[in-house]
Amino acid sequence: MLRTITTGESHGQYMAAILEGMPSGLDVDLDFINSELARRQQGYGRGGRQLIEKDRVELVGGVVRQKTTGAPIGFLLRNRDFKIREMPDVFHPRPGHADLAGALKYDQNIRPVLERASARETVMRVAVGALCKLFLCEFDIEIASHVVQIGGVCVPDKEDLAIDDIRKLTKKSSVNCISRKAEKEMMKAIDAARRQGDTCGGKFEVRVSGVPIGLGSYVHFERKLDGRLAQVLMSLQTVKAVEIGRGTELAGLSGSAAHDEIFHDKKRGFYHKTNRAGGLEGGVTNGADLIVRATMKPISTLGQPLMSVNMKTRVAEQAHYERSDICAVPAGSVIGESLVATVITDAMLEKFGGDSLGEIVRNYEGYLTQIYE
Ligand code: EPS
Repeated sequence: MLRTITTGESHGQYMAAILEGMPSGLDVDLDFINSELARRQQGYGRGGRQLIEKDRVELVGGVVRQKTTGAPIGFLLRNRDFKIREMPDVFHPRPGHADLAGALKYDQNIRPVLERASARETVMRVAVGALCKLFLCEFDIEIASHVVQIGGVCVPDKEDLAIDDIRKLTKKSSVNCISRKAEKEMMKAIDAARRQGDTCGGKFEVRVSGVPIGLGSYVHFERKLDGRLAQVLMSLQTVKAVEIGRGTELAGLSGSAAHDEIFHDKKRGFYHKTNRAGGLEGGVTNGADLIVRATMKPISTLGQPLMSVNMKTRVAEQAHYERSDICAVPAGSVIGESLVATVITDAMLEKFGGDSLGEIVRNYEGYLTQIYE
């Protein structure tokens, strides 16, 4: 239903995106979109680039008088750190980056590879995701995220964490964490990595409330919502694992401890008291909050680089180093919210689709009457 194309190099003049498939009649709050871009720039452990940029997008199509028109929506951002023409060619690939395979595959030096593989591209995905969040708000669907691990420091799992709790508890956190104690330890881990010319990864969790029963489908594999969420989260730079609900922990549980029993009352309709499934059963939402986690490996640009091979001379030498982040997990969690927002919006359009917001709201209300009466 929704299609997004992004373009732009990390140190190119512009970053841009086109979003196709958003219906007409949605109020576009540009300040909100830009505030989401600012959230993406934050987080302890970010590199010098975020001191240079003040990410803001302009809308270049598909929005008239602050309302979507149904036409493709264009987003444009100017990079302040625009210097790609002066940047040197690179020939010593970083282990863990797209450098080696990208240079061989596209038959070019590493510079254009690293410029496009860079996580700077996510700025456009957050702009698109912010618009999707505005769409979801019309249906009281809310999204929040928090960091549950950085390096060896973990926050204990809390199944019944509400969106408002996450927002309140992470509000003043430099690492988007709900625990002050863990936050301090996480910052120490980032400081230690920085001192050692190293980097650290971690894990973030995204939760979505207000999701109706029945988004996605079990009838065909491509329509399963868990698969669609996993694909988009895996596409985020550095992500190596995606979990839904209890995720990998389920491997060690018995069937009777792994699933969520079903209850019914007149006010709530069908519901579950536990949420080990993370709101998804059979690839379909079950009305509980969605819980998705993504694991980010440590960034592969290291102050103390690993050994590599010069692609021109074939002689062993240290990998390339260029300014980078020490830890991008707090930013990753903000990006994760946007990615999830895009998938849920797509699933909402698929189920309740229409050309205008008003038409979709009518379809949605008709469905709620069907399942709750
Ligand atoms: C990023 C901008 C980049 C990096 C980071 C993400 O800026 P620069 O390369 O100019 O320092 O900080 O990108 C990477 C981690 C990477 O591997 O390329 C951003 O805006 O998110």
